Amino acid sequence: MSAARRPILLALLASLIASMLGVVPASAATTGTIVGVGSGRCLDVHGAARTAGTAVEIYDCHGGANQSWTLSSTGQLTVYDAATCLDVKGASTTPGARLQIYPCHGGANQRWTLSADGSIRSAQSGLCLDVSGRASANGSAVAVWTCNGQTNQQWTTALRADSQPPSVPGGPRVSDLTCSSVTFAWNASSDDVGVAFYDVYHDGQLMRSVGGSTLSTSLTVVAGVTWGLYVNARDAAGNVSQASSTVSITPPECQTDTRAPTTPTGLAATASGTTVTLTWQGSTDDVGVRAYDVYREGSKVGTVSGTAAVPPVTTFVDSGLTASTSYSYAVQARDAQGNVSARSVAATVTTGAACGSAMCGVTQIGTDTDVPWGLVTLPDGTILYSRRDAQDIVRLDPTTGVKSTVGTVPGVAGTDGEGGLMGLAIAPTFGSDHWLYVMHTSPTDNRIVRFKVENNLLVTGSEQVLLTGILRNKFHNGGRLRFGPDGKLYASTGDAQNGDNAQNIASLNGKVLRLNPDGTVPSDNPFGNYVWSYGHRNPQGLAFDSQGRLWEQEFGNSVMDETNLVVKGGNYGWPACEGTTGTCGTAGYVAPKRTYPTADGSCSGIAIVRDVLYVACERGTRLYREVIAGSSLTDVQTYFNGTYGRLRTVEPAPDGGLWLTTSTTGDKDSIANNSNEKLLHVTLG
Ligand SMILES: [Ca+2]
Ligand SMILES: [Ca+2]
Ligand SMILES: [Ca+2]
Ligand SMILES: [Ca+2]
Repeated sequence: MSAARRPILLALLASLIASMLGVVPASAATTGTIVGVGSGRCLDVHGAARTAGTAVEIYDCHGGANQSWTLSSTGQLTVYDAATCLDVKGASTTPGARLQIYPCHGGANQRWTLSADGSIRSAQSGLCLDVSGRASANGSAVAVWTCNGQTNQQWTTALRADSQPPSVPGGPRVSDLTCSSVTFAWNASSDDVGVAFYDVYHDGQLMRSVGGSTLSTSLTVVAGVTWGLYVNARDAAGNVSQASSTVSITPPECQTDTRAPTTPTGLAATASGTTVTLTWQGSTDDVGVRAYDVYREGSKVGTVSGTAAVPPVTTFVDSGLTASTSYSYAVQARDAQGNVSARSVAATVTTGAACGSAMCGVTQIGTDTDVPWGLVTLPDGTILYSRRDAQDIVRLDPTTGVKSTVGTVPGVAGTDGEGGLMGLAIAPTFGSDHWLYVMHTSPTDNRIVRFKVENNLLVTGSEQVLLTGILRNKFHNGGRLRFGPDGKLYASTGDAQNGDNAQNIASLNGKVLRLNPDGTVPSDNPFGNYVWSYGHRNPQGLAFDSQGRLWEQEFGNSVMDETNLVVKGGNYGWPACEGTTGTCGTAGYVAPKRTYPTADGSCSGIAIVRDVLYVACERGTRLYREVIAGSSLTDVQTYFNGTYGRLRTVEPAPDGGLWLTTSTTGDKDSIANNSNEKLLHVTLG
């Protein structure tokens, strides 16, 4: 070996070893071709022209400058120079809108997300870059179209090599808090390629996305309403960081109100069986009545709330009372700043001899200092429930109220939000197999595991990890498990605060998943992986009706929540579509069966008993009863509005009634035992 060649070989060897060890940073290429999987041809500017408005098409790859694209840190795809952008013509959000080149202006119709499933999505519409008509010839037009996973929407490019999320944004802080606005700021995150966006949330609701060089933003807030603000960083490839810590704000009132509302008058109570309906005359206030609190025998049993724009209604239904019993009610009005009226003159009523209505009685079977989340009934009639932040499982005998600890689930981590120990399920074979299925957050992901429960104790050494790699984040972790009549295990997963996950069939997030009990993929799943349905934001409730159909409950962002009837392979529209808003009319999105304003909903658990759906709501602090008729939900009734506070979980009880749990406090943190919750039994009529 000559002396001259030796250093070169050593350098090559060192380089090879370094790359094998991963020492060389795997930074993504930022310039390259974009090749259609279906056509094998390159994304190309027609005729190599540079005029604004020139069409973009596919053409044989030839290495020309009109096929060399650069992904910027803000998600722009530029060609020729940094000032010429791939652009949706007319900023259209209609499927079929054509692509062109146009001077870069920072608009959302010039920003793109390159997902791991091969799609390239418009940041404006969520529609996918698509070779029109699945054509493959030279000069075939390129447009945006509803994402469908076909090969004319899959693109091979080195530009999407970035798979590493940015670091957590630090130092979240607020300034200039007024009754209607606040300035929220944070420290920059780092990323291997570059931070493209910061997504600002309150309590799981996306408020605003700003560019990667922006480190503060002014937000519109609501006087007197407490929000937890935080921020996630996102790179151009769609990788989302874990969330910053939370900054809590309670904006002051815009004008001071010290005058109480007038006392409600004309309170009348009528009984039908064990249900009492109250009506009264509304109060007046110098600023506005915001709520009425309802008292039974001197204890508050419910609240009807309004908003600044809509006064509260002046009726309340109190159900599940004792038969042939006299009750005394009073009502009190409140304004937005806590000034309360005197209580009304009492109204007294005697209930009928028998129930005769849907809700016949509520008894408290237990209390807990943590948030009960998953709940299953064992063959012996006792209950197991998970405590989300305490990370353990409790057995409760509902007839005696006696509780015992079944065990702490190993490997659970909180998210300073809604992650932790979540869903539980058992198969009908539990009596012989003793498997308890558990969904929980770990330090790195959300996962589904199972343990043996022997002699009412969790056998931690029996743990089998069934599915890992479901992305976690502060909110949007999904978390329900439910066995179907087909013997398969269904799980609801959140989008991990990244809506792109929901439309990515290769991602486990924003989905209803379907597993064999041993964790393998059922052979009849629609996409050859765990995905059963997609396009979900933060689905939690899962329940099967008597026809074996799967119903699902899902948290929307800030406008509407949804109840869906889940079909195999269905696309439920998120993030382009929330409830019936956005581009929900786009062909291919399955519409919800019912929507709820988030203030009246934000519902988590669902249960079906005798083909009636029961929906337990957090923010709405109520239980909905909805009759399944065909594939519709009819005769919707509201129960317990404000009576027990935020409701998390509803499950069928063995006597034909329901188990119902609250989630009133400490449910947006990961701090154990800072809650004050009830476990209830509801007798149905
Ligand atoms: Ca990255
Ligand atoms: Ca007032
Ligand atoms: Ca939907
Ligand atoms: Ca807590």
